[in-house]
Amino acid sequence: EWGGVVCVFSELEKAGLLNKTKIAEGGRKLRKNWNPSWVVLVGNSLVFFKDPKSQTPSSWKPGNSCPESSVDLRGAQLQWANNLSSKKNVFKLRTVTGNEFLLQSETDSLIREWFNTIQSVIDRLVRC
Ligand code: I3P
Repeated sequence: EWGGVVCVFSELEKAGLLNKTKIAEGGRKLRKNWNPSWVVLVGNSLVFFKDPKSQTPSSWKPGNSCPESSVDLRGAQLQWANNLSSKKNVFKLRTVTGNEFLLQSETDSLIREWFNTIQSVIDRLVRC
């Protein structure tokens, strides 16, 4: 069972609901399309899942969920980006491949936690 393998080799750092839009793909700008996304930080990846209505922290299992996409955090850059949106509490995640995402939450403390946790994973990956 892959779920078990994932649990053995990587640490589930954080999971929760954020608003997400992709704004660039390989450096090419995309039109914004904000949607709620179930976001899971596991190992060196940020994984996005669709249909957050059926996903709660206690019921989430890697084995019975379908990831929409995932982001390798090695070499990624994180920055606050309130200038890039009319929404509050927005940060931008840029991957080495030039994909850019905005992530947002109405809850100040929650978005700060996400920012700090993702940044600590990025920092850790620099050293290994
Ligand atoms: C966009 C939509 C986005 C908005 C974006 C608009 O319009 O309203 O929510 O981003 O602003 O262009 P449309 O639905 O017609 O694509 P924010 O909510 O982040 O402000 P932008 O073009 O200034 O990025």
